[in-house]
Amino acid sequence: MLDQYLDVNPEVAQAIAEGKPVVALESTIISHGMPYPQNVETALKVEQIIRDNGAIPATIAILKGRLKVGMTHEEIEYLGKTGLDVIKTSRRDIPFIVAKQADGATTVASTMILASMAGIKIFATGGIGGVHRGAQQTYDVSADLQELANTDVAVVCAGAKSILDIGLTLEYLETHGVPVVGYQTETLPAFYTRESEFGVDYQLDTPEQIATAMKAKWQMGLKGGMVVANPIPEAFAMDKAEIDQVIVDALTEMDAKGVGGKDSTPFLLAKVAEKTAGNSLKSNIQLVFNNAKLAAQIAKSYVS
Ligand code: PSU
Ligand code: MN
Repeated sequence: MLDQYLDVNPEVAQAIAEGKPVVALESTIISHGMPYPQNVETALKVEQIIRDNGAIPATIAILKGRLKVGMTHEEIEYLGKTGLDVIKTSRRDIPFIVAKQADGATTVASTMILASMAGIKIFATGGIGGVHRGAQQTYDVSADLQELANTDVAVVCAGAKSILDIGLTLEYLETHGVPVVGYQTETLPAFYTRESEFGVDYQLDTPEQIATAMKAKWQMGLKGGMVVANPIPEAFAMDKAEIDQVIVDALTEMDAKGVGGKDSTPFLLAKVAEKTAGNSLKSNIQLVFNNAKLAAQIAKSYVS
């Protein structure tokens, strides 16, 4: 039934069938999260890092209406070059992109869905969506959080960006039973910085401990994902005061321009990159590399 829609790349399909470690990767970060050509360079390097750490990468997107789990380098190049013209595709969009035979870049939510269809349990990215600042009025809560509540995939990220309301994001995750694990840290990392003022639920210090918790959760039939928050490497962390100010300015500009809905996250990411003269992009790239490495290590432990 699923085959009617789903194309699992042969290398990925074989790895899954043989119980080898596989790491899923999203594509909205390529099309909407970074500019070309850094987006393509980063996506290809991330795949290489996953291979270097003993796992098989599966970058996920929708191409001409086919659900792709595992993309070719040419497909990644195409997606990165087409950039914002590819439709940002979250859970609600999937059937329409498929029906139109269109291209869709998958967010954290929809990447989790496609990964789960293919049987992949672990996924690496930069940052997850969350509860936006001002959500008390706008109701802007990313569908990523609801997916984490329902779909059995662990997501390795660098915590939550302070374009979000980190406290409310954690409250939402708690309500929906989503564990937030800090990798070698007791505070939730804030993407560009290694720390925030918020604690994680559990600090775990090895990939093995994380894999053991994932197995326990799913073997007991506790549905839903897990957030594995991995702090940005010290050398690439940004100054907190500087990045906080940039984010406040970006939010002010977003309000003035009336940007909202699914455009708000891409708008804020681009503004932050612009206002830091590309410094935030450098940090963003490095933290994704760091997450890819940890995800591969967890994936290896998970299948052993
Ligand atoms: N945060 C980032 N980089 C990203 C995204 C979020 O630091 O590229 C992307 C991810 O694909 C995430 C999506 O799933 O934005 C969330 O969008 P929204 O807030 O509209 O749900
Ligand atoms: Mn939103």
